[in-house]
Amino acid sequence: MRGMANLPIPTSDIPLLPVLIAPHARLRAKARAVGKGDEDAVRAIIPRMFATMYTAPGIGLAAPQVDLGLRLLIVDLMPNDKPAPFTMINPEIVALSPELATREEGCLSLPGMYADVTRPARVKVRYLDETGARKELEAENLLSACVQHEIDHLDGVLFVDYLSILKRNMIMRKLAKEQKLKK
Ligand code: GNR
Ligand code: NI
Repeated sequence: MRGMANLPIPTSDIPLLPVLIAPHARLRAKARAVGKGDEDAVRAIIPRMFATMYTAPGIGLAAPQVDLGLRLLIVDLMPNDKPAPFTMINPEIVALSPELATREEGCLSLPGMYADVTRPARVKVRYLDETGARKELEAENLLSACVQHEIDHLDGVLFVDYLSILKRNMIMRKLAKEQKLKK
């Protein structure tokens, strides 16, 4: 929501980005690594991605969802309503736990759709932060699911890909029908 307290940025001054809704072909494309020539584009889009995510509201957003095919994602779980923003550039999963965990996921690109998704319980990720510094994050619980969900977006993978074909088709058909009604 706009005007929400305790946000790290003033979302009302920043133009929001339209979020691609499934089924959209560009949500299925593999994003390319952020490189030397991308610095200006990345610097410009990060505050807009945060404003879009906080306004939605959501706890994560990947660049392909705002139609930018770069390996860039943001996350903020706002634990205790306090901002805890992460920007991850060229994230790489370096370890996944053998233990699995199941939780309900949603996605800003699949509005109104929720399903239980099973993934590795813990993840270790290497990435560059917004200043270009090398970072490593070990996550569990919701942060782990969220980071895995966002990295999936960089590879054109959506949470429905982990469901039975029946459930996936049900959700994707519903979304296709809603998109048709909107046009
Ligand atoms: O807002 C979101 N909630 C969420 C809940 C469980 C697991 C992952 C997520 S990410 C999602 C926002 C989104 O679509 N990010 O790509
Ligand atoms: Ni998503």
